[in-house]
Amino acid sequence: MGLSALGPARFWRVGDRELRLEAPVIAGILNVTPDSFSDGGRFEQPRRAIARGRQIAEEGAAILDIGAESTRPGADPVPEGEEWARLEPVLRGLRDLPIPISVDTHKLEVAERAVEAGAAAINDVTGLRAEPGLARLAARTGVGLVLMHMRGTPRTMQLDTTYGDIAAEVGGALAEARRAALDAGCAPGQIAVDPGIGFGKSVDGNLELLARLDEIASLGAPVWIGPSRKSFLGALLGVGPAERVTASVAACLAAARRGADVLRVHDVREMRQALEVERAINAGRAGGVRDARPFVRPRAAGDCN
Ligand code: HH2
Repeated sequence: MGLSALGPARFWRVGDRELRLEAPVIAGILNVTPDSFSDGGRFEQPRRAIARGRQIAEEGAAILDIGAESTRPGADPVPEGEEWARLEPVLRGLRDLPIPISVDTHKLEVAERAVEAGAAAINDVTGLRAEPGLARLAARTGVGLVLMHMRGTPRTMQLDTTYGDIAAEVGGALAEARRAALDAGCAPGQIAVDPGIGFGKSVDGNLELLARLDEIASLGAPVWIGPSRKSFLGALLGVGPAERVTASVAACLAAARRGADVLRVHDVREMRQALEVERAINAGRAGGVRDARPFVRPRAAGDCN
C-alpha cells in the first residue's frame, strides 16, 4: 500500500503472526558474515550480532533479516555447514525477540534448521530458482516467504544487465515464482516479492525499477525493497557504503510512495525517523506518529488469506 493511501487492512503472514502493512515497515539487516559489502566483519561474533539484533528491534524494525552468506556481486557461495554455524548461535540468542526474524538463505537445509530454531520467514534471493523445496517448506510450516528477482548468481549477475522492458520482465518473473509457490501449497498471504535492487541490474535499471515499483506492487503481494547502501547510490553520488545513509532513506521513501511495504535497511533508526515524519505529515498531526509502531498480531485460528 505504501505511504500514499490508507486502504483496507493488509497483512503479511509470517508463521503464527501477521504483520500489518497499511503503512510501510522496516526490515533491519543483520549480516553475520566476514564479507558483506557494507557491514561485513562487524557482527561475525555471535555476542555482537545478538546485541545488534536487539538494537534493531528497539530502533523500530518490524522484522529482523539475518544473513550468513554475502550475495554481493562476485561473492563465492558458502557451504551450508558453515552458513548454519554462523546462524545458529545468533538465532538461538535472539529466540525471545519481540519481532519476527527472517533468514536470508536459498539453501533448503539451512532454511529448515532456521525455521526449527524459530525463524518466521525465509528470504530467498533466488526466487525459488536455487531450491524449489523452499516453497514446500513454507507451505508445510506457514512461515513467510520472500521471493526476490536475481539474474544468474551473485558471481554472474552483473555480466549482462540489459533488459527490454525491465519492470515487465522482473514483474513477470516474480509472478511466475509466486505462482510456483502457490502451486506448492503456500497461502497467498505468505508470499512477498522483491525486484532485487542491485541483483543483475545497471544503475539506470535500478532507478527505473524503483520509479516503476507500482507495477510490481500491482501483483498484489507485499513488496520488499532493498536499496540500502547499494552501489547504484554510490554511482549517483560518488560516495562509499558508509556515506549512503541519507541516499538509502530517500530511495526507500520514494519506493514506499510507489507501493513498497517492507523497507530492508541497514540504518533502522534513520529510516524510522523519516517514516515517522512522513506519516505525521500525512496525518496532519503529531499524534499520528504513535500509530506508526510496527504492529504484529497473533494469527487467529482458521484465518485464511
Ligand atoms: N539485498 C541483499 C541481500 N539480501 N534480500 C532481499 N529480499 N532484497 C534485497 O535487496 C537484498 C536481500 C544484499 O545486501 P546486504 O545483505 O546488505 O549485503 P550482502 O549480500 O553483501 O551481505
